[in-house]
Amino acid sequence: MYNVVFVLGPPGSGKGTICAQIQENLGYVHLSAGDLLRAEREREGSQFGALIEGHIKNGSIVPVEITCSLLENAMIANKEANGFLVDGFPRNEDNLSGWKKQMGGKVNEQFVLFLSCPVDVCIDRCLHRGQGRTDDNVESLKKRVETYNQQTFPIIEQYEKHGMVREVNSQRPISEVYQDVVEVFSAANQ
Ligand code: UP5
Ligand code: MG
Repeated sequence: MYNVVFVLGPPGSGKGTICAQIQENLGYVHLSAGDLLRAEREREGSQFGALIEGHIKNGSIVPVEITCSLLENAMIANKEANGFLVDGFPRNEDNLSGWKKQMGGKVNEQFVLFLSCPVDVCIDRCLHRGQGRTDDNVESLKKRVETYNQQTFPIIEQYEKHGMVREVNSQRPISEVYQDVVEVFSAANQ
């Protein structure tokens, strides 16, 4: 059984930044669904490159079969991990049902770490990130935020109903956010 923590929050809320720190200090392996999709987009011979790029630019969500297989393969490749940080997934109902179908029974879902941050702050961060992402422009960001509000936030609310959400305000210096996140993990792993 793999231990899994889902890390969700708006685009630019700091999911990748915080996950990198947790991975370094707490022995979880960071799996960013977005990073896995970008790697698959670049992989020579991939039949999904154009489809993935279309969704990324549009801020829409790639069919779950693709994302979930990338996640499962990455887990299998890191069998010795204490657990996995699944960053940026599940983002909609299709993701959630596909995940349950493929991974149900294979994983122990510990909790959902929800990094909350006002959208205007998040957009500003993405616009200044400087990594050359094809979706870090005003037009794509508008769509990413819309998708987040319409499809991803309701998924967080569903987990909230099951008492699984741990919310941390990420509109603060990274060290402060991280400190609260460490407390969440300590409480969960007691
Ligand atoms: N930064 C971070 N924390 C800060 C802080 N506390 N104070 C000040 N600055 C802070 O951070 C963003 C920027 O902010 C960085 O410059 C950082 O230094 C700074 P980052 O940690 O990268 O934020 P993150 O939440 O990871 O932002 P990201 O843009 O990666 O989130 P998205 O959810 O938008 O992107 P993701 O890569 O997950 O997905 C991209 C696309 O892939 C989606 O839109 C979708 O089309 C597709 N996708 C799927 O289809 N399915 C999936 O399951 C996943 C993705
Ligand atoms: Mg990210």
